[in-house]
Amino acid sequence: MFTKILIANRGEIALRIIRACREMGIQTAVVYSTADRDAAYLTFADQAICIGEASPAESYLNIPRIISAAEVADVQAIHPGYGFLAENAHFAEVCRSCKIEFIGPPASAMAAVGDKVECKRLAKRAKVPTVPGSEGAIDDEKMALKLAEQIGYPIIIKAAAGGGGRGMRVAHNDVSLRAGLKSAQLEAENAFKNSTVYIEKYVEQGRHVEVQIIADSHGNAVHLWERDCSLQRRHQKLVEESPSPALSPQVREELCTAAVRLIKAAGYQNAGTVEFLVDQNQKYYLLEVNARIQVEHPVTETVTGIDLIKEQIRIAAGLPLSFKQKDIKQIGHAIECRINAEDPARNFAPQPGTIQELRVPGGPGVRLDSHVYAGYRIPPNYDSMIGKLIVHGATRTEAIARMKRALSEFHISPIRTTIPLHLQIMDNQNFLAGKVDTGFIERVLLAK
Ligand code: MV4
Repeated sequence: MFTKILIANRGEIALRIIRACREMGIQTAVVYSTADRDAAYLTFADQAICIGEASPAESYLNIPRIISAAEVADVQAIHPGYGFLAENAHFAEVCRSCKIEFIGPPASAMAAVGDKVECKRLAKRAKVPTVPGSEGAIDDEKMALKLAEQIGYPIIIKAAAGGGGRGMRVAHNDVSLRAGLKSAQLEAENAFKNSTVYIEKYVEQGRHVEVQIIADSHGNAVHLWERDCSLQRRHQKLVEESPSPALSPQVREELCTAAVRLIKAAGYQNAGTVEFLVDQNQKYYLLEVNARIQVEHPVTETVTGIDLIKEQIRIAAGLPLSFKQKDIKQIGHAIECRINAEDPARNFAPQPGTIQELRVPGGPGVRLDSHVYAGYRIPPNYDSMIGKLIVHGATRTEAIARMKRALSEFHISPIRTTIPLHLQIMDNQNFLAGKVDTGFIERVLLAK
């Protein structure tokens, strides 16, 4: 096993990884930018190394500086967390060429699933359902129009290098398809230096259901059931839960085993997520694969009792999975609410500044993953998420009641947060009935 790991991230996920390492008897070095220099979680690590200015390009995205920090700290592995360099295949390759283990998938598997066109090809080979659409990249307008005639509108245009909703356009007719194609290509070129796009039938009012998978270097690959992440705003998830209230036991089993087939076909290792779109008839289609640990991983940890970060570290060290598929049970119901320093009453305006008062929820079935405290200054330079509140209940009904109770105990001042919105969601009749889709927040809750 490793004796020391570098954490190439910040905030709650850096703290989450420090905690896992401490319990495993592994020393930690954490990198930080000048904007994070006063953060208390840095003192929980064995070593903290300043790597540059607040701008991500100068610090958390700066490969040479992170590798230098790893050399100075004399670590055997780097955990990238999520965001920043987590899905950068080049970074994974650089780490390994420097004889530092990257705690994540092989660079080749990451690149294969990272290209959506390539990933869809893999899915077809593995008999994983995909949305009807172009077989690969769209070459020109003529090809797009011809396909649209066959598939029928609405059509969605997606960037091959995209993800998380960037570079997407929905078209309802030939005119908007032509315009959407051009603007999607331009946006993809600017954002990813790759203008390749493809098209699919647009699935209306679908749910976002994703499967947690994990694979070791000995050929073992398993799923840890699903999370329903349909409650989103502008592709930012707000609430995640497991199990999904929308799946029958049979569809759940099918969807989860399909995810395992796909990652086996990709030669994937370590933790990952296979995203699906589920329509109103419980038909499911592959969306994309996220080659990293995700923000919402505690939802899965809560229902399965498995520590995903520890398992990621063991796999990177070459150990086999410590469980078999049949041992992984989905027990009770878990819900996570993302607590963002944003004002829902002012179009989610970011709320940087100092937290003066903080009282956090606790008690049975409550977990809070957060790096903040009274006196903490939220820097304006990064994502606005300041914590994740996760609850576990025997049933979905109990989990919702517990979440309401925990949210009502949560007091943060004077910073405004998404807590009031979460309280509203927990009281919403559609949410209570489990009847939501990816457009629900914007169409129903925020429409006024
Ligand atoms: C779709 C879709 C409908 N039909 N593809 C958004 C992010 C990326 N993972 C793919 N996304 C979508 N792909 C087809 N063929 C609707 C979405 C989508 C969405 C998906 C998941 C979560 C939130 C979403 C919000 C808007 C659109």
